[in-house]
Amino acid sequence: MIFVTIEGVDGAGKSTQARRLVNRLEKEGYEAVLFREPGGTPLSDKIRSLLLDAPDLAIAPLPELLLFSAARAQLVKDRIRPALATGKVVVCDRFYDSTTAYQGAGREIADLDWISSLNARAADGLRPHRTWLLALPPEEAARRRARRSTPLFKEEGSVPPEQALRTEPDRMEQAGQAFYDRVAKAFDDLAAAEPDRIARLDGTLREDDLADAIWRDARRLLARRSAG
Ligand code: T5A
Repeated sequence: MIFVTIEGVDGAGKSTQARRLVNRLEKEGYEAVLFREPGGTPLSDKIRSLLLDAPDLAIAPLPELLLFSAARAQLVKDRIRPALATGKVVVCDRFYDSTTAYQGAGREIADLDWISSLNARAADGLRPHRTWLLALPPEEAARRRARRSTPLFKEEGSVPPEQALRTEPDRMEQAGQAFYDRVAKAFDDLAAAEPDRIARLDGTLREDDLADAIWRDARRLLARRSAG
């Protein structure tokens, strides 16, 4: 069926919109499944814990990138490919654009061609049919991160309760404002480079308005797929 992703900096509203899109798809009679990256398989969840929940664990930029990619490769193989093969709509909260933005630009692993090849390999050649980038001014993103207490994410039982209730900044969130500025710019650059795939949306819009915009676009995409 179709594979769509939602991207943006931490706190941009991705989980909120991913959940709303899946609810809407189900209401309209589609079978939809939601994943978040990193996570979604036992291995990917363990990698998520290593990457995010151990602020004192030293992980250099290259192994960080490889770990995110390993988590993704397992998720694509075990969950995303099989879901697509049975006709489901797959919604993913983050995918490989996050690796390009966070590790490529944020961590300054500047070899974008190599990252692009690795992304394609880890994703088993799968390219999202549509990616919605929720763009947010840095100060608003920081405000939302600070306000967040309980992530709203719910996904097929693979989120351990201790993660669902996490309130402290994770390892990535300790990286500082300059890091987030590079990440936000990289997302904008990706959207400019791939306008056929990545739709940049104003993340400061009201939740309902964003959900409507995403749904209108998703509905068009679904109609096009079923027509041809
Ligand atoms: N990462 C991930 C990499 O470095 N490389 C990679 O390859 C990958 C895949 C994942 C971390 O890993 C990094 C990126 C991340 O640092 P995570 O815990 O999954 O960490 O965190 P995030 O994906 O960043 O999710 P967050 O929960 O932080 O942010 P969301 O999902 O963007 O935002 P959401 O929906 O939880 O909303 C945040 C707050 O804003 C409010 C919500 O109610 C909530 O309080 N909100 C709005 N407020 C006003 N207007 C709106 N439109 C709103 N929408 C939501």
